[in-house]
Amino acid sequence: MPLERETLIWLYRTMTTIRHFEERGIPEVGQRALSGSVHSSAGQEAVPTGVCAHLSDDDYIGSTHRGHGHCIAKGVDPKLMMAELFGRSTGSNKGKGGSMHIADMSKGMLGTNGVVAASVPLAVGAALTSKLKKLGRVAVAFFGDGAANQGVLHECMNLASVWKLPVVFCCENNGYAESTPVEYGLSVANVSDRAPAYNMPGFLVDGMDVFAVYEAAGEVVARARAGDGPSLLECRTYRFYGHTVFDNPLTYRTKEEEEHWRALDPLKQFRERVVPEGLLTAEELDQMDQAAEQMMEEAIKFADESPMPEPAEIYEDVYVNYPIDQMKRGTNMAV
Ligand SMILES: Cc1ncc(C[n+]2csc(CCOP(=O)(O)OP(=O)(O)O)c2C)c(N)n1
Ligand SMILES: [Mg+2]
Repeated sequence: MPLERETLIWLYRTMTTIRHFEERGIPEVGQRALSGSVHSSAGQEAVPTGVCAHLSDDDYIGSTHRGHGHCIAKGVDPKLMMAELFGRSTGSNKGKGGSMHIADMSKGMLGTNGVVAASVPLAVGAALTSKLKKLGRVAVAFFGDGAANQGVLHECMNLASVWKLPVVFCCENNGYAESTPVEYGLSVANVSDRAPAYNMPGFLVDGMDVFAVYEAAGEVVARARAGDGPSLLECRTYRFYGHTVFDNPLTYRTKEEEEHWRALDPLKQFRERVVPEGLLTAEELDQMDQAAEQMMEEAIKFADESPMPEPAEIYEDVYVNYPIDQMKRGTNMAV
């Protein structure tokens, strides 16, 4: 079925916002010499976009270390994300989390996560909450091809299937875990081949084509929402840049391979399809690109002008409600 004009606009606006956040924002973080790694998801925009198009603020997602795209697609404000990356108190998490700890519960964004596969059980837990409380919400667990080989993922897939939880396991297979090619560590040809072992449907889609992701995600999200249980959706994609900002030069992959995937750029493919078909005009797409560019300039300015957190804020938002005076004096915290 042809997509509504509003949906097409949302898909492109989301993808170009992610692309601009990664390409404009990440170098700025480096220039400010903030410590910690930052991972660009440029090239992978079609996956979070095509999936989150089917989710509302009430639904949940669990993300990864490469999670800016997930946040943006789930509705987190890029301005607050930029301030978070800059370590400012106006950031989505008061500047105390950084790139790998962006969470926004008002958007059902359970958090980017520096521990590979660790947000999968969070998403499964959220799906369990939804089922027990009859909330009708769906959870999506995003994870990479490297994470696909972590034990916790298998426990989660098993339990989610046994309990028929409303969760989608979405593998972003970008071909590498750091510098390790996927074929080196995967016992099967495709991550989605493992789905039958957990008695759930598995789908393998072109993760550079937002229409393909959108269609498959529509099916698995609807299945979860209807109470029919989990699915495994594998999206084949590629990161245009290194594993982190420090991963350069990329000695483990060839220029030819990079060019092959660059030609499949999801934004370019979208444009090449919708303009000739008369669904959107080139000018409309250009305007969305410019708006995203402008948004990033404003986000960088906002972040730059925001204060760093006060040292005393380190005692806020912690789990243990221990008397702050005693903590400040360095009192023994044995409980
Ligand atoms: C439990 C754990 N093991 C190892 C690491 C180090 N590490 C960070 S990212 C990464 C590779 C993850 O690859 P993949 O899941 O394919 O995600 P991608 O980086 O390709 O998006 C590794 C091994 C970690 N952060 N956590
Ligand atoms: Mg990977």
